[in-house]
Amino acid sequence: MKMTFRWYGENDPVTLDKIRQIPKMTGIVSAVYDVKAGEVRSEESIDKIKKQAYENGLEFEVVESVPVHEEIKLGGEKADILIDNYCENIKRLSKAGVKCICYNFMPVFDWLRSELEHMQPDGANALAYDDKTVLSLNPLESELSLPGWDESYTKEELKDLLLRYKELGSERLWKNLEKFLKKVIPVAEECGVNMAIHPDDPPWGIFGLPRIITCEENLERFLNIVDSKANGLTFCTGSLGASKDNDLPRMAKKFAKRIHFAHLRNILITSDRCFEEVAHPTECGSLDMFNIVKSLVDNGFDGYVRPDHGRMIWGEKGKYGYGLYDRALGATYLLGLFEAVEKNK
Ligand code: DNO
Repeated sequence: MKMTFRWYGENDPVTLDKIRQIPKMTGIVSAVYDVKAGEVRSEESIDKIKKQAYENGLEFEVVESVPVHEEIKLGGEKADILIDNYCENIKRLSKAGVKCICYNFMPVFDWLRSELEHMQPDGANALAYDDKTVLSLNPLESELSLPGWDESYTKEELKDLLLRYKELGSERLWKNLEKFLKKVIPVAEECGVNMAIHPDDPPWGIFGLPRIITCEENLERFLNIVDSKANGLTFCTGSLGASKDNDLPRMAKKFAKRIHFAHLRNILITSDRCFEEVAHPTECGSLDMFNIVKSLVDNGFDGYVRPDHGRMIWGEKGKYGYGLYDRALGATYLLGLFEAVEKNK
């Protein structure tokens, strides 16, 4: 297991010299941020991240993300060219030493929350999700903005995309995912890169858009499309865990060898389809972090781990979910869990 930390590049208020001081931190999880989805990243821009990381005693082996262009997910006319570009990105990243690429297949929006600064009893603030609020939002009018969202669309483009996805439905989204995997996974295999799909967050449809990477059955279906180690998962506990139907220790056990990247964070489910993000330890939320880690370790998980969204504490201001302090506390807590589980094996 290697503990890593997400870094949003030079504009990230959390700097590399701070990240390197978190005990046992091996590397950063980052990406080239100034290119659009679908474009090929220049070798210089990839090498620059690697250099910055190495100068700070950190590795750069995990990319999050190489976003999948909407036309690939929609099976549009340009899908073939865009998939070729995607393969080229894999080749270039592997040349720079990247071993794992995290991506998702969520239509239009990445992760979604309805509240960005939910006050908690101890004065921390955190991200929260309430389905009723989300159902009342019009995505064309909403002011919400989260790291990870592509905000380059005009209102008209967004309207058009939402309509096309509604017509597409989930079975055709699966078909388009299959086409993508059948071209991309052989390239990843050849390059020694593990692809790790991120589950849909939250794991149910929003704004009438289909979402398919949501539960045990669908993860299994996904893995069987191309039965190769290179076709793997990002096991994001906060995403999958928002649905009470997902038994995370059981899923960790079943999929451990195909999990290349684990986002380990806790959430507190307050009612059906309603949750808030909390500190990482088991006692702070609804997820059994100890048993999740134990299941991973006992069943042969040997991938990258990162703490995930943190609360804003100690007066910190920054990217929602991606401040320094609470994620650093999360990292050390997770390292403690891993050490305990591994020594007791
Ligand atoms: C949220 C992140 C996601 C993730 C992408 C991967 O905090 O985990 O935005 O990076 O879904 O493509």
